[in-house]
Amino acid sequence: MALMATSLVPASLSIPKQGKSSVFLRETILFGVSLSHTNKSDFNSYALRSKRELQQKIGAVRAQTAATATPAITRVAPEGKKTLRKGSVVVTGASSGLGLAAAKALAETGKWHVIMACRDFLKTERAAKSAGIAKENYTIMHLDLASLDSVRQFVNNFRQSGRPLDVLVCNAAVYLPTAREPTFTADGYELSVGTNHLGHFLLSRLLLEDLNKSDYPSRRMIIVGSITGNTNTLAGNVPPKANLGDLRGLAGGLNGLNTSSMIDGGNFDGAKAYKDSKICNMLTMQEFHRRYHEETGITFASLYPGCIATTGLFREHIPLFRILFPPFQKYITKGFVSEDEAGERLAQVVSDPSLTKSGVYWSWNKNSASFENQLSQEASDEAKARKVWEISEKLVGLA
Ligand code: NDP
Ligand code: PMR
Repeated sequence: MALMATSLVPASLSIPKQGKSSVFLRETILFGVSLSHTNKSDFNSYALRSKRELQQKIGAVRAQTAATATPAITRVAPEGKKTLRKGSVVVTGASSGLGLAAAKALAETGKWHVIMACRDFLKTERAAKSAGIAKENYTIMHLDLASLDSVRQFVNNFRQSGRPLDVLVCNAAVYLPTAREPTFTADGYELSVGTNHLGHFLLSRLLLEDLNKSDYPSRRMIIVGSITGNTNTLAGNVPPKANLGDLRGLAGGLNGLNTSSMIDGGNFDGAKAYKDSKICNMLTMQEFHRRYHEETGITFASLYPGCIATTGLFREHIPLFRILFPPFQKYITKGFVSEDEAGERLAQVVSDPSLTKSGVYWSWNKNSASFENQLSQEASDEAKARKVWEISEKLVGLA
């Protein structure tokens, strides 16, 4: 890989016009750098059925938000005090970065048991140990989001474990910015969209039923989004820009054979495929909210945790990018956030009683206070969300 020039600040801050965008990023990538190429004890109280479940049995439809002020399920401690049982949260991609940091933050509260849903068991075990997560606070379960069979198997295994599902966090992702040719999931879908969107789409659709059965007072489904998929921001205007177009590639099956591997039907671009997948994540969260929030009371939310420039997400990027990206984000854009801080943010969205609003895309300001952010026009397009949902249902075998 030949590196031709480096000029850090001025070039980096000028955003090329859209027409030249893919040339800019495919060939230059960043900074004016030119490239030529189980422990079950904590859920015993699950057996105690809540009023909610009883209502479901008699077919009553709840129309309340998840912001229940008084916890519905309690168990009576020996001294007679009522305590809320530990929450049970599934976090995908908890073997590194944001997912690991959030798992740690949640486990440390003593209020959560984290199911680390990961494709590499040993890596996850080592990561959990070196992060100092206490053994009784986590369980590792195998999940490869790049295989729909594995997603279904995970759901079966999870159900067999007997654990309740109180919160689902769809966090895992791959980013392949330097790939010249598409690679594919076990089911033949382009890898970034196949993993980040379709794998999570099937997982969240299947686990909705389990979330709905939970007697926990605030049940949530969180899908990690990103600023880079939102073209209403400076970061979202760095080429190649996210754009789902008319979804012809998605409808064609993203297989790169008889149809395009890109959602919009265009030529393969790994960085764009990632950003497109993030739009799909944010659209999916809102579609869940529209379809199921009123009926189930489950909170559906998305977030941009900040730029966690040190994570494994950039492992496929060129070495120079990985060196320059953290200081660029720290000192130039000031969008940098540490893995620990980002983990705390995600943990807030999982469990903070003040973040129960559904249909929200959370972000944090400079003082690290959360606020409801605006999604770009495309990432909040209702018609597109419905279409993405319907096409994705077919691709994952639900319709
Ligand atoms: P990491 O690479 O550190 O974490 C990604 C995780 O996803 C890893 O645990 C990885 O597992 C897992 N994963 C990848 N492919 C699969 C698969 N097929 N099946 C199961 N798990 C898989 O990156 P981040 O922590 O940065 O990313 C976490 C989330 O945060 C992503 O959704 C990303 O889009 C989002 N995000 C990140 C930002 C950042 O600046 N870093 C900014 C905005 C959003 P393994 O360890 O086995 O590779
Ligand atoms: Mg970006 C306000 C400025 C800002 C922020 C918050 C981000 C976040 N970025 C900003 C600006 C810029 N970036 C500018 C001006 C440039 C041009 C030099 C730039 C470039 C850039 C590249 C090449 N940025 C990137 C890349 C990546 O490969 C990262 C990416 O898109 O991954 C998908 C990335 C990111 N910038 C961010 C964030 C959060 C990312 C990565 C993460 C993500 O969406 O998951």
